[in-house]
Amino acid sequence: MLDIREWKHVFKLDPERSISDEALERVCCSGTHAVMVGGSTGVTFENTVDLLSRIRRFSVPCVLEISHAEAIVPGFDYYFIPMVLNSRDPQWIVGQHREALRDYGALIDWSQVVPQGYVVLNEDSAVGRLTGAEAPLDVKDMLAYARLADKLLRLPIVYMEYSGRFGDMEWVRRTRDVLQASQLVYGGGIDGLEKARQAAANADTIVVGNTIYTDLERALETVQVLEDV
Ligand code: 1GP
Repeated sequence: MLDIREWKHVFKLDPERSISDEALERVCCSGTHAVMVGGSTGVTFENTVDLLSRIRRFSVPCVLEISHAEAIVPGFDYYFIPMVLNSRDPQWIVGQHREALRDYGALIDWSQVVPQGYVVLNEDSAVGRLTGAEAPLDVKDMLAYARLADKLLRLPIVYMEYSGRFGDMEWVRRTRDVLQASQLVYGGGIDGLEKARQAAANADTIVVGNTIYTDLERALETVQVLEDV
């Protein structure tokens, strides 16, 4: 398996949304570096187990991005833990994490756990509304979050989350330029190869989500960024 730091392209599947066996096979066998399972609403233990067992028919690495402690399912390769740095509510930064660690802290295999410094840039997205995120006011604000994650908290990942909207590539480029150790993950509004190329030129890793459900062919063509070296 490629090291996470070498992942350039990831598909994100939402356990709440349905996907046919054929579409799932095409996603998992597309050549993407990993499949991430996650969503902001409607994620349950049952629908997460169900999706994991279907993905496990294929050899692609599979990550759970945890949004609710009750939907933590064993059997994934990695567990990505978002800390929403620009949430107004500390519950989304450390609160739920503390709750989960009270119950499960002694049982965790930390070699599988990857914390992510999330910065939500689309306040109107499901994740923006759920977490009460306050989008960065300007690029300086974004760069401050980036340094906070990279230098103060030493988080391995900074995730620029535009969910549902294509972001400002100048902001993404400038963010990557200030990061020294953290990997920059970009997600939001990648609806085909052209936007995938733009995002891949400015971030370390790109995440394609919604387009899988709205236009599978266009989603699959985004994997071609891996051929552009
Ligand atoms: C969502 O960042 C991902 O968490 C991907 O965003 O659904 O807009 O592709 P889209």
